[in-house]
Amino acid sequence: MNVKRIGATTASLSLTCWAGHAAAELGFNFPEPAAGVAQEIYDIHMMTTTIAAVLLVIIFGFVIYSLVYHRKSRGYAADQHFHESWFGRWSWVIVPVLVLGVDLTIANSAHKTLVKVWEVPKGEDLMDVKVVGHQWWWEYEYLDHQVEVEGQPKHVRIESRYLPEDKAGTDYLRAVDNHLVLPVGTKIRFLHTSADVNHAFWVPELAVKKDAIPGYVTETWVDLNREGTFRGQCAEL
Ligand SMILES: [Cu+2]
Repeated sequence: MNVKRIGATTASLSLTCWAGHAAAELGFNFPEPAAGVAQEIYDIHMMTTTIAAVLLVIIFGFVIYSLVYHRKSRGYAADQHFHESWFGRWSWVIVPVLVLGVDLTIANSAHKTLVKVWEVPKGEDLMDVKVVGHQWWWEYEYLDHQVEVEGQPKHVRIESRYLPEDKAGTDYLRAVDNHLVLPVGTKIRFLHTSADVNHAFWVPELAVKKDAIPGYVTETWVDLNREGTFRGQCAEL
Protein backbone atom coordinates (compact mmCIF):
# COMPACT_ATOMS: atom_id res chain seq x y z
CA MET A 1 0.00 0.00 0.00
CA ASN A 2 1.37 3.37 -1.02
CA VAL A 3 1.42 6.13 1.49
CA LYS A 4 0.68 9.47 -0.01
CA ARG A 5 1.54 12.50 2.05
CA ILE A 6 -0.30 15.53 0.93
CA GLY A 7 1.57 18.59 2.02
CA ALA A 8 2.42 21.92 0.51
CA THR A 9 1.11 21.52 -3.02
CA THR A 10 -2.51 20.59 -2.78
CA ALA A 11 -5.71 21.52 -4.43
CA SER A 12 -9.03 21.07 -2.73
CA LEU A 13 -12.34 20.37 -4.29
CA SER A 14 -15.47 21.91 -2.90
CA LEU A 15 -18.33 20.20 -4.66
CA THR A 16 -21.95 20.72 -3.81
CA CYS A 17 -24.73 18.45 -4.92
CA TRP A 18 -27.12 21.16 -5.89
CA ALA A 19 -27.81 22.09 -9.47
CA GLY A 20 -30.14 24.99 -8.74
CA HIS A 21 -27.43 27.63 -8.83
CA ALA A 22 -25.25 26.23 -11.59
CA ALA A 23 -24.86 29.76 -12.98
CA ALA A 24 -23.57 31.11 -9.66
CA GLU A 25 -20.29 32.19 -11.22
CA LEU A 26 -20.93 34.11 -14.40
CA GLY A 27 -17.60 34.90 -16.01
CA PHE A 28 -16.74 36.27 -19.44
CA ASN A 29 -14.76 33.17 -20.40
CA PHE A 30 -14.18 29.68 -19.02
CA PRO A 31 -12.41 29.64 -15.64
CA GLU A 32 -8.62 29.32 -15.67
CA PRO A 33 -7.82 25.59 -16.05
CA ALA A 34 -6.11 23.74 -13.21
CA ALA A 35 -5.14 20.51 -14.96
CA GLY A 36 -3.16 19.50 -18.05
CA VAL A 37 -6.04 18.14 -20.12
CA ALA A 38 -8.29 20.99 -18.97
CA GLN A 39 -5.63 23.38 -20.32
CA GLU A 40 -5.68 21.60 -23.69
CA ILE A 41 -9.47 21.86 -23.84
CA TYR A 42 -9.22 25.55 -22.96
CA ASP A 43 -6.60 26.12 -25.68
CA ILE A 44 -8.78 24.44 -28.32
CA HIS A 45 -11.71 26.59 -27.18
CA MET A 46 -9.57 29.74 -27.54
CA MET A 47 -8.25 28.68 -30.97
CA THR A 48 -11.76 27.88 -32.24
CA THR A 49 -13.17 31.13 -30.91
CA THR A 50 -10.29 33.09 -32.46
CA ILE A 51 -10.75 31.45 -35.88
CA ALA A 52 -14.52 32.07 -35.67
CA ALA A 53 -13.97 35.73 -34.69
CA VAL A 54 -11.50 36.33 -37.56
CA LEU A 55 -13.86 34.71 -40.09
CA LEU A 56 -16.76 36.74 -38.68
CA VAL A 57 -14.87 40.02 -39.17
CA ILE A 58 -13.70 39.13 -42.70
CA ILE A 59 -17.11 37.93 -43.91
CA PHE A 60 -19.14 40.69 -42.28
CA GLY A 61 -16.63 43.24 -43.57
CA PHE A 62 -17.08 41.88 -47.07
CA VAL A 63 -20.90 41.86 -46.78
CA ILE A 64 -21.08 45.38 -45.35
CA TYR A 65 -18.61 46.71 -47.94
CA SER A 66 -20.71 45.16 -50.71
CA LEU A 67 -23.95 46.56 -49.29
CA VAL A 68 -22.51 50.06 -49.04
CA TYR A 69 -20.49 50.33 -52.26
CA HIS A 70 -22.29 47.99 -54.65
CA ARG A 71 -25.93 48.81 -53.95
CA LYS A 72 -28.53 49.09 -56.71
CA SER A 73 -29.07 52.80 -56.00
CA ARG A 74 -25.44 53.38 -57.03
CA GLY A 75 -26.17 51.83 -60.38
CA TYR A 76 -24.78 48.36 -59.79
CA ALA A 77 -26.55 45.38 -61.38
CA ALA A 78 -26.20 41.73 -60.30
CA ASP A 79 -23.35 39.93 -62.14
CA GLN A 80 -24.96 37.48 -64.58
CA HIS A 81 -21.64 36.07 -65.80
CA PHE A 82 -19.78 35.27 -62.60
CA HIS A 83 -20.01 31.50 -63.19
CA GLU A 84 -18.30 31.89 -66.57
CA SER A 85 -15.11 33.32 -65.07
CA TRP A 86 -12.22 31.21 -63.75
CA PHE A 87 -12.90 32.17 -60.14
CA GLY A 88 -16.64 31.69 -60.65
CA ARG A 89 -16.01 28.07 -61.60
CA TRP A 90 -13.30 27.23 -59.07
CA SER A 91 -14.73 29.07 -56.07
CA TRP A 92 -17.07 26.08 -55.55
CA VAL A 93 -13.96 23.98 -54.96
CA ILE A 94 -11.63 26.50 -53.30
CA VAL A 95 -14.04 27.78 -50.65
CA PRO A 96 -15.16 24.33 -49.37
CA VAL A 97 -11.51 23.19 -49.30
CA LEU A 98 -10.57 26.21 -47.17
CA VAL A 99 -13.53 25.61 -44.84
CA LEU A 100 -12.65 21.92 -44.53
CA GLY A 101 -9.06 22.90 -43.77
CA VAL A 102 -10.23 25.03 -40.86
CA ASP A 103 -12.60 22.28 -39.68
CA LEU A 104 -9.90 19.61 -39.80
CA THR A 105 -7.41 21.84 -37.97
CA ILE A 106 -9.89 22.10 -35.10
CA ALA A 107 -10.99 18.45 -35.32
CA ASN A 108 -7.41 17.15 -35.32
CA SER A 109 -6.40 18.81 -32.06
CA ALA A 110 -9.83 18.11 -30.55
CA HIS A 111 -9.48 14.42 -31.38
CA LYS A 112 -6.05 14.16 -29.72
CA THR A 113 -7.42 15.76 -26.57
CA LEU A 114 -10.61 13.68 -26.58
CA VAL A 115 -8.50 10.52 -26.58
CA LYS A 116 -6.66 11.84 -23.51
CA VAL A 117 -9.95 12.65 -21.76
CA TRP A 118 -11.27 9.17 -22.52
CA GLU A 119 -8.21 7.03 -21.82
CA VAL A 120 -7.30 6.93 -18.15
CA PRO A 121 -3.50 6.57 -17.89
CA LYS A 122 -2.25 3.34 -16.36
CA GLY A 123 0.58 3.14 -13.88
CA GLU A 124 1.72 2.57 -10.33
CA ASP A 125 1.53 6.19 -9.30
CA LEU A 126 -2.11 6.60 -10.36
CA MET A 127 -4.12 7.65 -7.33
CA ASP A 128 -7.69 6.37 -7.04
CA VAL A 129 -10.46 8.38 -5.42
CA LYS A 130 -13.95 6.96 -5.14
CA VAL A 131 -16.65 9.59 -5.50
CA VAL A 132 -20.17 8.74 -4.39
CA GLY A 133 -23.09 11.06 -5.04
CA HIS A 134 -25.80 11.44 -2.43
CA GLN A 135 -28.83 13.67 -2.03
CA TRP A 136 -27.47 16.31 -1.28
CA TRP A 137 -23.82 15.71 -0.58
CA TRP A 138 -20.70 13.98 -1.88
CA GLU A 139 -18.67 11.22 -0.33
CA TYR A 140 -15.00 10.66 -1.19
CA GLU A 141 -12.73 7.77 -0.41
CA TYR A 142 -9.02 7.46 -1.11
CA LEU A 143 -8.56 3.91 -2.43
CA ASP A 144 -5.26 1.98 -2.33
CA HIS A 145 -3.56 4.95 -0.70
CA GLN A 146 -3.24 5.95 2.91
CA VAL A 147 -3.59 9.64 2.67
CA GLU A 148 -2.19 11.95 5.27
CA VAL A 149 -3.38 15.48 4.88
CA GLU A 150 -1.20 17.94 6.75
CA GLY A 151 -2.94 19.56 9.68
CA GLN A 152 -5.89 17.21 9.46
CA PRO A 153 -6.66 13.94 11.23
CA LYS A 154 -5.68 10.91 9.14
CA HIS A 155 -8.60 9.71 7.16
CA VAL A 156 -9.50 7.85 4.04
CA ARG A 157 -13.15 8.82 3.74
CA ILE A 158 -14.63 12.30 3.52
CA GLU A 159 -18.22 13.42 3.84
CA SER A 160 -18.71 16.73 2.12
CA ARG A 161 -21.87 18.76 2.66
CA TYR A 162 -22.72 22.26 1.56
CA LEU A 163 -22.58 25.00 4.14
CA PRO A 164 -25.67 26.92 5.28
CA GLU A 165 -26.12 30.39 3.86
CA ASP A 166 -24.90 32.27 6.96
CA LYS A 167 -21.57 30.40 6.91
CA ALA A 168 -21.02 30.24 3.15
CA GLY A 169 -21.78 33.87 2.36
CA THR A 170 -21.42 34.63 -1.36
CA ASP A 171 -20.32 31.03 -2.00
CA TYR A 172 -23.62 29.64 -0.79
CA LEU A 173 -24.35 26.32 -2.55
CA ARG A 174 -20.72 26.24 -3.73
CA ALA A 175 -18.95 26.03 -0.37
CA VAL A 176 -18.72 22.80 1.65
CA ASP A 177 -17.65 21.82 5.16
CA ASN A 178 -15.08 19.12 4.24
CA HIS A 179 -12.96 19.51 1.12
CA LEU A 180 -11.44 16.75 -0.94
CA VAL A 181 -7.72 17.45 -0.79
CA LEU A 182 -5.59 16.22 -3.69
CA PRO A 183 -1.90 16.41 -4.59
CA VAL A 184 -0.62 18.57 -7.44
CA GLY A 185 1.47 16.76 -10.08
CA THR A 186 -0.06 13.32 -9.53
CA LYS A 187 -2.42 11.57 -11.90
CA ILE A 188 -5.71 11.04 -10.11
CA ARG A 189 -8.49 8.71 -11.21
CA PHE A 190 -12.00 9.41 -9.96
CA LEU A 191 -14.38 6.46 -9.80
CA HIS A 192 -17.93 7.74 -9.79
CA THR A 193 -21.05 6.07 -8.53
CA SER A 194 -24.19 7.02 -6.67
CA ALA A 195 -25.99 5.87 -3.55
CA ASP A 196 -29.44 7.05 -4.61
CA VAL A 197 -30.35 8.92 -7.80
CA ASN A 198 -28.30 9.96 -10.83
CA HIS A 199 -25.74 12.67 -10.08
CA ALA A 200 -23.07 14.30 -12.21
CA PHE A 201 -19.62 15.18 -10.94
CA TRP A 202 -18.59 18.51 -12.43
CA VAL A 203 -15.61 20.72 -11.67
CA PRO A 204 -15.18 23.46 -14.32
CA GLU A 205 -11.48 24.18 -13.58
CA LEU A 206 -10.64 20.52 -14.14
CA ALA A 207 -12.85 20.17 -17.23
CA VAL A 208 -14.36 17.06 -15.66
CA LYS A 209 -18.03 16.21 -15.91
CA LYS A 210 -19.30 12.67 -15.55
CA ASP A 211 -22.54 11.00 -14.56
CA ALA A 212 -22.58 9.14 -11.26
CA ILE A 213 -25.13 6.37 -11.71
CA PRO A 214 -26.37 3.94 -9.03
CA GLY A 215 -25.05 0.43 -9.73
CA TYR A 216 -22.45 1.61 -12.23
CA VAL A 217 -18.91 2.89 -11.94
CA THR A 218 -17.81 5.61 -14.34
CA GLU A 219 -14.34 7.07 -14.40
CA THR A 220 -12.56 10.33 -15.12
CA TRP A 221 -9.01 11.45 -14.43
CA VAL A 222 -7.10 14.65 -13.80
CA ASP A 223 -3.51 15.81 -13.51
CA LEU A 224 -3.69 18.90 -11.32
CA ASN A 225 -1.07 21.50 -12.17
CA ARG A 226 -1.73 24.30 -9.73
CA GLU A 227 -2.90 24.90 -6.21
CA GLY A 228 -6.25 26.35 -5.36
CA THR A 229 -9.77 25.72 -4.25
CA PHE A 230 -11.92 24.51 -7.10
CA ARG A 231 -15.65 24.53 -6.66
CA GLY A 232 -17.85 22.10 -8.48
CA GLN A 233 -21.47 21.23 -8.60
CA CYS A 234 -23.72 18.33 -9.37
CA ALA A 235 -24.62 18.88 -13.02
CA GLU A 236 -27.42 16.35 -13.24
CA LEU A 237 -30.59 17.96 -14.58
CU1 LIG B 1 -26.53 15.35 -7.49
